[in-house]
Amino acid sequence: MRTVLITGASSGIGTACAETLAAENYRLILCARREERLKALKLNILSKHPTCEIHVMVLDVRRYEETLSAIETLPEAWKNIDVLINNAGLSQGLEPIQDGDIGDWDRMIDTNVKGLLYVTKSVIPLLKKSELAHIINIGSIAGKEVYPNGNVYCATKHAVDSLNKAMRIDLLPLGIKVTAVNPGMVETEFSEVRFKGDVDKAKSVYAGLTTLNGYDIAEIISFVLSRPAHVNINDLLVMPTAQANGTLVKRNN
Ligand code: NDP
Ligand code: 8X3
Repeated sequence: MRTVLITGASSGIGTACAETLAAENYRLILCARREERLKALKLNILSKHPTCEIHVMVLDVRRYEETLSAIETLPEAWKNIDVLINNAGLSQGLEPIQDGDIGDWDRMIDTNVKGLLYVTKSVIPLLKKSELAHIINIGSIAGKEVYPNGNVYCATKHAVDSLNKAMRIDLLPLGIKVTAVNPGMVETEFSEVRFKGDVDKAKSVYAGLTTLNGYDIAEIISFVLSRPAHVNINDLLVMPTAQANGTLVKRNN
């Protein structure tokens, strides 16, 4: 039975990964800042998969010491991590760079880049002991292209793209697989967070579109993890059919 640590499990893609992998007998370490969400997710999964083993870990990935300590002090039974899904991330604001908010920039860089690094560095000593070790980095179409006003968010996802490649090189001697899954538009709480709770503005992003949902991404991750030991999928770009690239979409209305 493989153990997976999922960051950003309290919402969207992370929640879908937890539910999908629970159905496939993974043991789950669910991480995020919102403890109540994680506890509710645990209960929900247990109602469907009563034997699933789940450990909830409240974590702000921006805090290195706390992240390291939370992972180092995991109960012994949870120290055999096979898979890390670096999913926690966010966008804040959508303004031209000259109007950008420094606080927004800091939150994105601290979470999407530094947080991903902090979690990865903390988990690698545990992954090193697994014969099936695998890191999945959730990048984005925003890590492959830059779109108007996406500036700093796109930069953070380009950094994830680079780090994904760098990890594959550096971790080669340790036999740890590294995969980037780069989605296009997935309807989650992502846009609500980007627009700081403006639900109408968030909904307008997806109006008239059949977007991806979290389960579309989770199923792909499940497939990536199901490949034999000698096969690694390095990098995947996954778009809704109605989205051609970072900016071009086909709406129904
Ligand atoms: P959601 O907003 O639904 O989920 C984001 C998750 O990240 C939440 O569980 C949140 O948990 C967690 N998170 C944010 N900040 C922190 C932090 N400091 N410490 C720990 N956890 C944190 O968005 P998505 O599910 O869409 O996003 C997941 C990933 O997918 C992100 O990396 C995003 O950039 C990426 N992505 C999303 C796309 C989309 O269109 N939705 C497309 C391409 C990539 P909590 O607030 O409880 O801490
Ligand atoms: C999140 C999706 O469309 O903002 O990475 O690039 S988008």
